Amino acid sequence: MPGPAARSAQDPERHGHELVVVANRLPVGSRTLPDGATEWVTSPGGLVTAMESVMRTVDSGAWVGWAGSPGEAPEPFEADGMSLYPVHLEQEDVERYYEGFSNASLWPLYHDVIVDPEFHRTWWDSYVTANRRFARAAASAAGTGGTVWVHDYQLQLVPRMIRDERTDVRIGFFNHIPFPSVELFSQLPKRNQILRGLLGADLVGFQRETDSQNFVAAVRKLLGYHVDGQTISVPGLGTAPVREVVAQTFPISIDSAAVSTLTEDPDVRERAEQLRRDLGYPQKVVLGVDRLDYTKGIRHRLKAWGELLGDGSIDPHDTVMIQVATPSRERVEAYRQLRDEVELIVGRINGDHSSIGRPAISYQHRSFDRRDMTALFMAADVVLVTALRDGMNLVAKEYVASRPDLQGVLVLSEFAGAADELRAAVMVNPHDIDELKSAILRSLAMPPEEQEEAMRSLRHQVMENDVQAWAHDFLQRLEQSGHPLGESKPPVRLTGDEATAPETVDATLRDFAQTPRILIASDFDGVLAPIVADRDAVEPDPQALATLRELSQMHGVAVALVSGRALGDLDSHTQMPSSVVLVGSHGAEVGALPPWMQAEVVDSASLSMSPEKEELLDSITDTLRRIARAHPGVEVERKPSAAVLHTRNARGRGSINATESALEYAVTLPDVTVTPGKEVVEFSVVHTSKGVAIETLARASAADAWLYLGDDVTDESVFGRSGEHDVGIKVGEGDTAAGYRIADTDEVGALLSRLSELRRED
Ligand code: GDG
Repeated sequence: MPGPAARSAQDPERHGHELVVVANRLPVGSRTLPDGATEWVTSPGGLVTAMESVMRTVDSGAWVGWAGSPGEAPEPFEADGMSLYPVHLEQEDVERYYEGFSNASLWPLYHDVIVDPEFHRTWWDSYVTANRRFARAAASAAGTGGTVWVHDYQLQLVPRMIRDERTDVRIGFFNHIPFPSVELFSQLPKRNQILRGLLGADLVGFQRETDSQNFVAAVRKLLGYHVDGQTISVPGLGTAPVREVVAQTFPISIDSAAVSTLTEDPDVRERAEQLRRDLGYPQKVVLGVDRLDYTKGIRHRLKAWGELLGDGSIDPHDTVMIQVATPSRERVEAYRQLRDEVELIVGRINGDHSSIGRPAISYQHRSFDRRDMTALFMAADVVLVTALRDGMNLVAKEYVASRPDLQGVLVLSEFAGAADELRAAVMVNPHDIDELKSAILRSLAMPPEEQEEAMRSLRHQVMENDVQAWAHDFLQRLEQSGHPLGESKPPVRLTGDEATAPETVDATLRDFAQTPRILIASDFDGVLAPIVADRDAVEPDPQALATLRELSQMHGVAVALVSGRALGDLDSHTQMPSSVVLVGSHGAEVGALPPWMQAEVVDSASLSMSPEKEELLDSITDTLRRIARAHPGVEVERKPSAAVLHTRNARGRGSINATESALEYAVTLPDVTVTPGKEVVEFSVVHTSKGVAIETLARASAADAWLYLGDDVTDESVFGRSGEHDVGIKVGEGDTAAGYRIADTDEVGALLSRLSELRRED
């Protein structure tokens, strides 16, 4: 079994970190001092700003990331109470993984192709290799049962890579940038690998509702996985169980209180004052703060500004614009071009409108420290956020947090994630230059009372929903991901293969036997009958079947056999009397009920076939038959509401190849539940499970508790639903949500006999 035990026989308990953050960059970067020594300095950027404050709240936190310079990585070190694990990237990795696939393929594609994405296969190869390096570092840093939180588009393969090494950790992924519509996402070469990579996480978080919806739609359309609301069922390969992954929206925020408090600092106030003084006390200061990135709409903003100056709507003697354009990704061609264009426009505007010593636009192509940044926000009467597409945009929130005086106007693009929350901003479509111009003029003319009203509402949003709350919500949801609501991934209660102590099982059976009304149910293959190569030659244990018949005659006892087999098939192999209920096709077919059971409960729960579903099933069966013909020994079974590929008798790699072909085909079928089991893949056109069937039968028989015996992944849907008095018994090895385990089919007969004996005694 993979997981902690497989990692090191000597060290089954890992004393690693409780929370490991994985991001492309470490929260610090190295700087070489004039004397040759290096020092670590905090690096700017949205993610760093956000996570810094979160890390302070955990006991043992680690951060895995790149230190910022290519070549040999520094040894792990401590900073600000957390352990930093630098990942090494060679110059070629930086060019291909980071500047290439991350920033010249994914970034433009995810931002609605504002510039054309470029794709190169060597970039992809490097993206895979680099992601593996981050994943390895994270997998070895996390303590047993720890939490790993992976950030952003550069590391989308990491969740699955960690999952492959560590089954014991919870994995969350947060996408800081937008997730594009399925039409755009479909252009991405290797799109399915990206989706599978992300689905290694338990929880995938996005900034906006539309991002979550786009992701879920892509998974549904491109992988064909079953989706229920925001929960995605990810089929496991081979005998791996189905996993449930939740996609949810968590709008990121800032350390609002810290920013707001900084405005009270006399030194920061003085800097704000100084700024206005340096600008010659203009009547109005308009500010833009962005990484120099084409997504931020800097050109659109400058165009609008230039036109306002040109047509005389704004007098450069009264009103000054400051544009901070923090250097970014300067080795990527599109960014070099952008810088040239922006500087050309700024140069032209200044040439046309500046007076000597007083620029129309004060253009700052550099970074400012946090205090200067706050001073800028305090000095600004209007802040322009005109992104063409932006995951969230923290600048918008920082401006609001910097204005406890309730003055200032935020102009906000509807294409920034922040627009969903900051409704009281002056909203703009930055593509509409006329609209942008009038929004700027309106903001400049806004009376103080109106500013106050809007700012009060904005501050309410930003101060209440800070980055601490964001991280807390995300981690709390991640914590619950083992116990999602509804049709969910069952929790693992037993691992390995050790059978439960016989006396424990006996005591449990005794309690159960004393329960007034009980339902006893069992899977067929692998429980009542050993698994055999020829499905038709199956030989159930006669003693076990006889005991079940006997039990079904007892007062207050309902008995059911539940199987993936078709109902008719199950009937012919078991020859049960009418007092035993038969459930076939994983719950999709329920046989006749004894008269005392409430048939209407079952009727209302059953999912029926429609002519469209019949047609779909015909075409699935045809395709599976084609796959079977290509792999000798593989068979296809047609059930009333499902088609099943059986690979048990395939030769050589036939089983794996046929399964892979079937799962590849599955991606084209959005409304089909695909359930891989032990050398079978079932394509069901109705959505039910053994768990739903048992729950329904328990209600129909008014049972106070149920006992269920099962061996397969499909039985986990039953075990996962056990209530306090229910008894789930796993037959054989493997992780399970059942509370008890017996070694094999040989023990089933004895267990049922004991139960029958105890019930008779009662
Ligand atoms: C990505 C998403 C999402 C900028 N220049 C300086 C400086 N900054 C700070 C800002 C702000 C941060 O950098 C930029 O954050 P944004 O949100 O505006 O944008 P991205 O860098 O593109 O971030 C974005 C974010 O991730 C978080 O999820 O909101 O949508 O694209 O905090 O103030 N800080 C300092 N000096 C500068 O010169 N000190």
